[in-house]
Amino acid sequence: MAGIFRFSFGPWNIHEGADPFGPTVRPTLSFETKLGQYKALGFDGVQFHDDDAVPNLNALSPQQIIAAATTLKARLDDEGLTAEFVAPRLWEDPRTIDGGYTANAPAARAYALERSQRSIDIARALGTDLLVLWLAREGTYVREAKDSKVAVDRLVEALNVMLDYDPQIRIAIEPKPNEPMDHTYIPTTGHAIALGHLTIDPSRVGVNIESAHAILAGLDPSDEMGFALAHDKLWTVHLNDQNGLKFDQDKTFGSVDLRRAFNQVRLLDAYHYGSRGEWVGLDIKAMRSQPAELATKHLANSRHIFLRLLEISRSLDDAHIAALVGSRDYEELERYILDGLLCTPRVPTA
Ligand code: GLO
Ligand code: MG
Repeated sequence: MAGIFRFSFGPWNIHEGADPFGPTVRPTLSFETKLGQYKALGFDGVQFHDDDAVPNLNALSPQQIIAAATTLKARLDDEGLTAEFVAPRLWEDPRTIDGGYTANAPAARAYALERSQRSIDIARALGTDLLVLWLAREGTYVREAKDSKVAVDRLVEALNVMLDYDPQIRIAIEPKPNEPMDHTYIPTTGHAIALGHLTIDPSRVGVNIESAHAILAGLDPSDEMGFALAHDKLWTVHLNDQNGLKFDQDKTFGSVDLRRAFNQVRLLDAYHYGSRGEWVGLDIKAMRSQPAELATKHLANSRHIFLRLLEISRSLDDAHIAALVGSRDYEELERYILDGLLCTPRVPTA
């Protein structure tokens, strides 16, 4: 048995190219246009922020939100697409400037909880039981401005509200150590899993591991994935790449460190990732320099690299690897892996 790989991404991965130092460089594509591109790029799953699914949801009643999401579900069905997860986008509202669940202001915390419940309604209407929590502003710029013990208590309370609101919902926490905040309270996979154990139903709290986020924490993404797999908590992934300790780059999978990417693919395959419906999610930005008409290549190329690495991994001689491990000839093992990564036929791009 091996991994079964289906791919997903979120509409924010097709974007206009703005960065903190310059404006947009590509035209905005409508959600409808983006939806039409998924299949051609090789993707069957759509990841949603709550407001990707239901724009302007703060102005709508819960019933209106559910009706809009139900209409979208029919549209996804027409397109042959599946909603993988919904993530409450808590970090753009003026009320959550200082965080949502961990904000010092009670009104901000109340808004965050209310919005999370609406996200769960949307997930239900879209036919998914998975909520992703990227805890974007659940941290601080100034350590003395928040109490880190209270912050964790508040995160647990928030998770409990969500778990209690819908007895079916599963929550995958997406840890990240920094950006937009200086210090983030749940920086790694270990923190996220431990947080889940403090809730009323740890069996419904898992993780979404993003390669770049692990690298930003100084950790190896495949080891983070192994840790989550050992806890049976790897419910989705955000594959990408990252060139060291810089801003969160969300580069094409494998583009910085092919061997690091290879080890993520190999581990997912070894532990039958996908056999229980888990998706291979990509969270990748096109380079700002990419012309508009070529600004979806990062997605197709990342999937391509994943599949090429899978092919390489499956072509390796496992008995030979076991023998090298047995004789502790790790130098030879190193060469064998490097040769595997080097000596493969080149595939022209489409
Ligand atoms: C940013 C995160 C972000 C989330 C997405 C889903 O660093 O990776 O892209 O994955 O908003 O919540
Ligand atoms: Mg992500």
